[in-house]
Amino acid sequence: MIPESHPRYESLLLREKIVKAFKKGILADSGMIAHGRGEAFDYLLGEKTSNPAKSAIKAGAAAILLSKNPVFSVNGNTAALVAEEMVELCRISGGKLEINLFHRTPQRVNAIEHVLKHAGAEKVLGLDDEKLKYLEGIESPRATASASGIYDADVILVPLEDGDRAEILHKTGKIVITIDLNPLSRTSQMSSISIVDNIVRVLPLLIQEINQLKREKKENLQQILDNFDNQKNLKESLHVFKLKK
Ligand code: PTJ
Repeated sequence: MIPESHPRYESLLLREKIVKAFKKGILADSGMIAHGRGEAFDYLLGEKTSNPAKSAIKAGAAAILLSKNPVFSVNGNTAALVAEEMVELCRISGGKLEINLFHRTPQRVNAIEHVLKHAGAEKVLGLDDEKLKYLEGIESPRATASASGIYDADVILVPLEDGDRAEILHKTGKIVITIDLNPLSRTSQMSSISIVDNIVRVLPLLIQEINQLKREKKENLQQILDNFDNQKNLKESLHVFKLKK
């Protein structure tokens, strides 16, 4: 039981969620290490959504609204931290949820499917009983792609990746949106829109932004997207990190 008065209360709650998810077989063991790395970056970020992250969220929302087939990729950490929000994101955007794992086992796929269904998902792609395709150029199990999901997507959200896939997806002409607290990661550098912020803060803001932009004309959404420069935004994100006392 974490006392609410603890100065690191919010952060410890997330840690507790992560540990529970590991014990339930949802999270890969290295998912805990990935979370710790994220915590360190978040600490330096002041645990707040920066202005560059807000701009990236807006561009991401515009891309999702303009998309014909938006797909949201779910791994262990995403399922552990924001399952309900991922389901809500699908509901408001007409997008699809697809399980895609680096450390893929049938047990973990089942455990994550269960979490998503419990959170309200009607359909989950990327399961083992589906005849999955494989993306060329990716050696890891992350190459799996559902024919109507990641394989066909024009816009794909890939939170907390380890970089092997974002580059390939981007090269195939898809708009790749990532959420990664590390602006220097290969994923952040290779994606079309990199949101440098904690996934637990991003999802509610992305949902809010989509709801706000829903009634905008296509030309206005396209303008938001065209005006977004990912490399410039990543540089601005780097400036936000507090490296002095
Ligand atoms: O569930 P699986 O099998 O697909 O495995 C997923 C992990 C996360 C283990 C795998 O993708 C991995 O090893 O990722 P990396 O290389 O550790 O990269 C994860 C990135 O996410 C790092 O740059 C972290 O800083 C970042 N990160 C960690 N927690 C968060 C985060 N970014 C946003 N929000 C977080 N809460």
